[in-house]
Formats: sequence, C-alpha cells, structure tokens
Amino acid sequence: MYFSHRLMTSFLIRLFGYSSKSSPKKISLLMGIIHAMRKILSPINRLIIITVFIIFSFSGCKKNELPPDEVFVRSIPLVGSIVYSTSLLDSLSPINKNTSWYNTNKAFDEIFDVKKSLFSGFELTPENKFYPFNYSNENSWNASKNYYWFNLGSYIYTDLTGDGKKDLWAYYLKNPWPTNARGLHLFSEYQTDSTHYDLQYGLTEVRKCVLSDLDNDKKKEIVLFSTGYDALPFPGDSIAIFYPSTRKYKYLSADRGYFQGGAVGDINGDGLQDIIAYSGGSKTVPIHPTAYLNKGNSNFQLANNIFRGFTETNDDNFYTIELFDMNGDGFLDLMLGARDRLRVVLYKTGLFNKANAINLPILPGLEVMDFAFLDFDGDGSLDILTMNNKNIYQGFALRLYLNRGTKFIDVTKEYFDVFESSGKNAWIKWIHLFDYDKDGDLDVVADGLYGELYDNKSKVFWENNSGFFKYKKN
Ligand SMILES: [Ca+2]
Ligand SMILES: [Ca+2]
Ligand SMILES: [Ca+2]
Ligand SMILES: [Ca+2]
Repeated sequence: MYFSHRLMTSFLIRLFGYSSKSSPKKISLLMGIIHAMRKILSPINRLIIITVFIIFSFSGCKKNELPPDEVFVRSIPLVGSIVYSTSLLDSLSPINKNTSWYNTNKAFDEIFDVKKSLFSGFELTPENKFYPFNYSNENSWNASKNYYWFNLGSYIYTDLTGDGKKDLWAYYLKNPWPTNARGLHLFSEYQTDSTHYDLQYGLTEVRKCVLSDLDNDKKKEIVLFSTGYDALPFPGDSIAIFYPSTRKYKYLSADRGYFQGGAVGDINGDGLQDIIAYSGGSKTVPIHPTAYLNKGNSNFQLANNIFRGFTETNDDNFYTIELFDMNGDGFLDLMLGARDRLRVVLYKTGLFNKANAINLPILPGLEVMDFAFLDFDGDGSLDILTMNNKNIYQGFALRLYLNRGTKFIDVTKEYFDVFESSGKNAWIKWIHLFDYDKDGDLDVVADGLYGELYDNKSKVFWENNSGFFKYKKN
C-alpha cells in the first residue's frame, strides 16, 4: 500500500510538478481526477495509462536516488531484534578508532557523579592546605571559606593506569565563578583507593577533556581545553596534556585561545595524534582554529597554516568540534558546531579549507553542544547525532542527520520519540553511546545535566528498543 502510494505520488510530482510539500488535499484531488479518468476510459487506454505511469514512476526511483527530507520513511526494524549492538563501534575504521571522540566515548560505560563522590569540591584553608569537600563534611560549609567546585561534565572516569580499576580525573573551578584564578586538576586511582589523590593547580576553566594515546605507549593521556577567565578581557588559556603514568602536566602555550572545544586525531597520517582546538574571539584573542602537530617525544608544533578560508567573523566562530572521517577517504574531517551553524570541513590536499565545507541544516535557536557518530541507517556511511541547547540554554534538542555524501538529512523523528524539551536552564552538555541498560545494544546517554534537568539523582538516556530510541529519566 505504501509502495503504491509512493509510486502514485512520485508520478503526480513528475506529471504536475508538485513537490512533496503539496498538501494532501491537492494530492487527493489529483488522485480523484485519475480515478475518474479510469472510469471513462476503455481497457486498452487504461493499459496505456498504467504503462506510462509505471515508466514515469520507475524513471523517478533510480537506485541511490534520495527521497526529499520531508518524505523520509524508515523501514521498521523487527521488535525484539538487536539493532546497534555494542560491537558496532568497534567496526569503525582504524583512523576513526584513533580519534579522541572514539577513545573518550569508549571510556564511558557508566555515568560517574563527581558531585556525589568523595571529591565534590575542595576547601582551601588559611594555611594553604586543601581538604576534599563531600557529603561527609557538608555541614562544615561556610560562606566565608575558600572553595573550589567541580565543573559539571569536566571529568573522565575510566582505567588510565592499566590495572583494570577505574581512575578519576576531574576539574575544579575556584569559587566564585567566573574566576581569573587557576583551577585544580584531580587524579585519583578512585576504584583502588579513593583516599589517595593527586591535586595540582592547572588551567583556569576546563570545558572539555578527551582521551588519546599521544605517545603511542598504548596508554591514554588526557588533553584539556580551557576558555580561561570567562569575563573581560577574556584572556584565553593554554591547552594542557596530562600524562597519568608520571602524573605530570604539559602546557601548550604557543597559541592561547578561548577554547570551548577541542579534539585529537592523526590529521596528517604520520601515526602520531595531533591536537586541534577552536577559539572564540575577544579583544585579546581572535576567533580562530588552532592545530598542533605531534612531532613525537611529547613535542608539539603549532601549525595553524593547515586552515584556509577561516575568517574572524561570527560565521567562523565555533566552539563544539570533533575530528572524524565522514567521507571514508582515510583522512579526518573537521566537524564544527555553534549557534545556528553546523558544518563539516573535509580534509583535502593537506588542508582544512572552508571551500570544502558542507553546511548541515540547523534550526535557528539551536546551538551544538556535542557530537556522536554511528551508522544509524546501515548504509555504510557514518551519520551524525548532535546534542544542542535551544533558545540560549532554555532546553535541549537532539538531532540526527543521515550522511548522504554531499548532503545530510534530518531524520530525528524517525529514530527518537522525545528529542527535545524546554525548561529553565535545562540543557545537556554531553552525549555518549554505550549500553546503559546492559541489554546488548547501544543507548544514547546524556551527561552533564543543567538547570531543571539536574535534581541530584536522575539520569537521562534514550533507551534503544530494536533501533528506536525512547527517552527515559530515572
Ligand atoms: Ca600514551
Ligand atoms: Ca599526526
Ligand atoms: Ca575524510
Ligand atoms: Ca541498551
């Protein structure tokens, strides 16, 4: 029935130049005309019309031709079948498996609530000593004391030392926010012994931390991106690398920026992981992307000349970025997201040239916070899931775009039941793909819940039911 309706619609579109946006009323009127014609025509004429109809229709349904966005209808997977098994992520290409997106996403198999851990914050005493602040001593809180608080979403909880037990890395801002003081970097072999920890002064406002093996020793390092002081004169900050094996930090300061976003991947294909970040603009630092090429032995060389055509205007002001090979040519492409802007810049001839950018459709008012990559429709191309805030952090919105090569189509409603919501400061910082409910398939899991969404106990995720994702808050 659906097939014949589609053929008929396709025929009408071709015959009358009607688009898929034509109202159902108009289409049913035309269907009525054809029905009436059939009644008054002889069988032989009817046969001619049907033949012409079939030829017209099939000429419009060539293999690989894409339906317009508005009529995308998903074939329904069998209920009870495993769609997007947990092994799907492992089928990614080697170049994509080396990205910080993959490494960081794979590090998550649970959401860790730092606010409820032994380290929800630190108190700095007048004697310059730090004490962990948590549920056991919360009665000691006093407004006149000096505190550092966990910056929601800026943590990694995974095995970094290789003993199979999870370790915690977390970032703490000096209270009150915004601050021009350096924050605190915490490392603890939390699952082995949460009473021991390493605490160091570090960057001023870490927004994103990602995992990558920068020195090819099969153990992951953490790369930290910071905006610096979030008030005038917005001076920017360095990029930092944490080496868990030595517990030492290295700072890359050749190009300071207001870095909300960053990513790591082997851009130039020499087997060494390179670092990319994107700076917002102020009087002190211009809007610009930045790149450090990994030269081995923990040496990084600033290489901003790999970007071409990027301006200092708002059109090139991005703060959510990832590296991922979107066109399958073995080179990582640059995913860029901001308010009202979503773009992939393909890597060609050794450059990220804006001339090779593809703009994805994005609804005005949406602002990209995070990306996830998976082949949702099983055609072999990797598709893009975005988490956005809407109307300046007064809600969240998921969007799923299928990758059709030079074009991306928004098919969110075919895959998610509840994909957006409004609420006071109710936004979501990150999305991860892992098996949240342990039933063998990947779920979409939210992390970093703000405003009304944060109630000190709930988790938000989209449960994978045979390939259809259902919103859950529990
Ligand atoms: Ca390493
Ligand atoms: Ca490289
Ligand atoms: Ca590519
Ligand atoms: Ca699952």
